[in-house]
Amino acid sequence: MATGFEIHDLVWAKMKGFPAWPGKIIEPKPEVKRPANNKKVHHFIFFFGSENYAWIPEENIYLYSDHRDKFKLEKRIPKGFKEALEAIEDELKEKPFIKTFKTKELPSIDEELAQIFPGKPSGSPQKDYTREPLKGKKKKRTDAGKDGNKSMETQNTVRRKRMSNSDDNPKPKKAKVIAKVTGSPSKITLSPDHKLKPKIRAELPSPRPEHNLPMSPPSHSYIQASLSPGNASASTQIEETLLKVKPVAKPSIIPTPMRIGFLGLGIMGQGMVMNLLRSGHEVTVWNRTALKCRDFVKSGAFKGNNPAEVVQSCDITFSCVADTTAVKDLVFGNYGVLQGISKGKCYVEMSTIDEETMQDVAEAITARGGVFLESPVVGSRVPALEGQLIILAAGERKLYDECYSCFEAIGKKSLYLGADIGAATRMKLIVNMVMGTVVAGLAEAMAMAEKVGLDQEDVAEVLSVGALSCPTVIHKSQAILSQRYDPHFPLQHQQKDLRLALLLGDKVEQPLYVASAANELYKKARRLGYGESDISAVYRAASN
Ligand code: NA7
Repeated sequence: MATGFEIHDLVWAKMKGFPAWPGKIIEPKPEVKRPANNKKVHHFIFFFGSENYAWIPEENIYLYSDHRDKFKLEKRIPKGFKEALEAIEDELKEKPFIKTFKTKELPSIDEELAQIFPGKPSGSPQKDYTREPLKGKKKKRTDAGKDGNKSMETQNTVRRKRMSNSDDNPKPKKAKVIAKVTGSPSKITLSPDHKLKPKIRAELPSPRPEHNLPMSPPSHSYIQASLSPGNASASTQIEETLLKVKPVAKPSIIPTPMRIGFLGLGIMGQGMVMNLLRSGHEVTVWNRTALKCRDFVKSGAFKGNNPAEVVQSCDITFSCVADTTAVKDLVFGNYGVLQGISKGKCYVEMSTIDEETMQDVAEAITARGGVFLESPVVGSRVPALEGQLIILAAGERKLYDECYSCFEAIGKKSLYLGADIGAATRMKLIVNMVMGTVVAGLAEAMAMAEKVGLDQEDVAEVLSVGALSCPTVIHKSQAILSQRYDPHFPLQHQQKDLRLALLLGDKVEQPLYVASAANELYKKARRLGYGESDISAVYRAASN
């Protein structure tokens, strides 16, 4: 069928339910199935920003140069959209000539959403912890355009270079690296004197032939699942105070020569990966939102295209993602962890989830010949960045020992709690139950103080000098005073942990009056829209 589009054309491409998104027509990837509906002409689109790709019907594709400003969003701008625009603009500048032809009108995202959700007001605010402007909080521009504009083709020509331990290419045992946060509010880069790895953008080679992945129809596919351009939320939020975060001095760590994989670059994963790189480990990263990998690749990490590929190419793969659903998707999904597991491959699950799912994952991994360790961590953003987490582990002891240098890099203490999978999760839930109840109590106290005519600053000061003085009480009272709820530990994760703790209490008929009440307060805070804010935003529910 005749079509006006060609490979390399810069376009707006629209997926249902998302705004038109900056993209480029590229050669199809053989691993992504063509759509079943052959009647329509489809093009294979690379989405800027999210660095994903998908088949899109031609009727939903518009030449970028013809519609340059037309689909720019003024409101309800999804995360990653600005980076995608910068990337396409940069690429446009490099084009020798600009092709044009006029195409028809696209429905706006508002029109489309109005069809999907009739009755929902189009201007409804998004859940976004930044929606309450905070005094002195600067909005920073990301520099996504600098690197994010590289085409998939370009990226793919840069091949993975393994660091060997040969004399030609010695791996430093220790590097002086200062954590530095630049660009978008939570962008982590290592300082320019970071010389652990060659500064290349590296893509993993295709899976080794002996591990060809089954191409079964996806229940959840890591190619399909990451298609939504709206997932391009690389604008993570490490605020300026973290510019000051310096790694805590540790005795020199001798990094394991094993190849380390890391799945999940959320708040916790980012800090952990940074410390693994800093201590000289060879790390391959993957994140559902691919853009979050970029700064780590710049700092020497390799990038996997999907979880299975990371597991296949690494000896030990760690994972730290949001919750039970995320873990199930990640492990059992198409191109998921399980498809990369073969005899001897090691997998360490660091997410905080229910113990039954942890056991299911362990069973599935070991059934394929893999080795499993559960290893949730205690700590939030700053301890993760400083390498001061507490690592709780249960499962295969040999794997725990093999993780020694990694645990040294990311934590201040690690505890092996035995072979019984679930023990580490239970410990983590109990610790976080205490955390959740303490912060909920503090929130109620601060709310009441105001109502009885006390100065909240005075309350915070009294708490900080008395027996209740501890980092949590001090930092969370400051957050409440300043109304800065930038997420160090997202409130929705705290509520998840309380929910999981309550389920655990059910199983053993342990009454949990205090934790139940705290859970209700966190639920209310989520309903008020503070799920992605810091746990301290529970104050909003208490004072409301
Ligand atoms: P964040 O900062 O909320 O990050 C969550 C991470 O999980 C992030 O990398 C997400 O990818 C990823 N995620 C979420 N859902 C999925 C699915 N369905 N598939 C794959 N990946 C997913 O959490 P934290 O880092 O603070 O916490 C992580 C865990 O440690 C959690 O269990 C806590 O309780 C403790 P995205 O970037 O959104 O694409």
